[in-house]
Amino acid sequence: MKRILSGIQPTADSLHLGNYLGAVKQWVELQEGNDAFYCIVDLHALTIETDPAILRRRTLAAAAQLIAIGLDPKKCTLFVQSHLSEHNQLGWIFECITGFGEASRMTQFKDKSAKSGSDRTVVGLFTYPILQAADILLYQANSVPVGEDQRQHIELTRDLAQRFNAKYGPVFTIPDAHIIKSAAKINDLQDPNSKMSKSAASNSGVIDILDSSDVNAKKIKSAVTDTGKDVKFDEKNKPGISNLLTIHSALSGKSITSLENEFAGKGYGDFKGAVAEVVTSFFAPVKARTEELLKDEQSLLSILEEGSAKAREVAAKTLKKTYDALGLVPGSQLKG
Ligand code: AQP
Repeated sequence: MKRILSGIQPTADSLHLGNYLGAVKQWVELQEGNDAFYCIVDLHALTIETDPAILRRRTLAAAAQLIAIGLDPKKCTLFVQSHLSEHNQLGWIFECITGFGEASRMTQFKDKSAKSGSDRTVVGLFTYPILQAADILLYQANSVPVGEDQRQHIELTRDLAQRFNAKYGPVFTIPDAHIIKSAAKINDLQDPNSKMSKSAASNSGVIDILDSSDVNAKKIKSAVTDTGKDVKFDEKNKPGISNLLTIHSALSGKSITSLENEFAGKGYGDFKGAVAEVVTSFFAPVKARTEELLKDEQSLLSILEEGSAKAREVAAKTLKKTYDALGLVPGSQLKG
């Protein structure tokens, strides 16, 4: 069986449509017939300033949303990153084999630090792709389902694994990025040349899974489009319409060409109404189920506890192999 690993940050009250189509939709599919590990990466969320009560709430809400969307804790291992100290332990090892220049080339760091300025950018944001490499390599993952924005980080992960293996022996599986081209990048509805993002300056172009159907329908109907009237996929000249076509197609399963035919001769209004219908009818039951799951916090916590125990079985083995390969003298904790 192929080992799958992916993670999501609890940095917002709700996951958004880009998280779902770029990553989580694949997570649900890949839990069938694979050994899938999915992680709520709360330590990564600390790279932005967070209120403790809010982080706790968002971590549980992320777990509830993932289950509501279709993750089945009996079919996959769903766990919380901070429950396993192995992530930080392996992260340090990789920090010691990552070049400073190499880490400085990560475009996500450059973008995010440019937005907040160097005095307000924490070192954790700089080293986060290295901790992410540890998250993946601890589980000897073959495949990492992510959106296009994560491609460079997966490349770094592969480089670090290859470098370690070449120097100290074959400890790590080299993972592949699993990126579904058609929905790899969902864009902001108000700024269709930028990705839909939790940290967008304004929420008006972001479809949150836990928003009401009315709010989401309104956002879709106000999405920025061009002045023409043809529903045609053309990312360069019609980024707004192309983004909406991608969203409709990924949720309805209809091909882009069949949607272009279906809406030929109709205006943007009809098309946006149809996109709103597809999105809201998909997310309304997810919202209701999430709210239901959040009422029983104890059950959610025990699902996460069980997941963390399963994850630890794999993570502890990899860490021991790593320490042995490096010549670190084993203490009692790692003798097994
Ligand atoms: N717009 C997107 N289109 C496709 N995939 C996306 N992902 C995120 N945005 C899009 C994918 O979702 C997964 C989880 O993302 P994350 O929460 O761990 O981090 P992120 O990529 O940083 O997400 P955001 O919304 O953009 O958060 P902020 O604003 O905090 O940076 C990943 O697989 C990602 O590719």
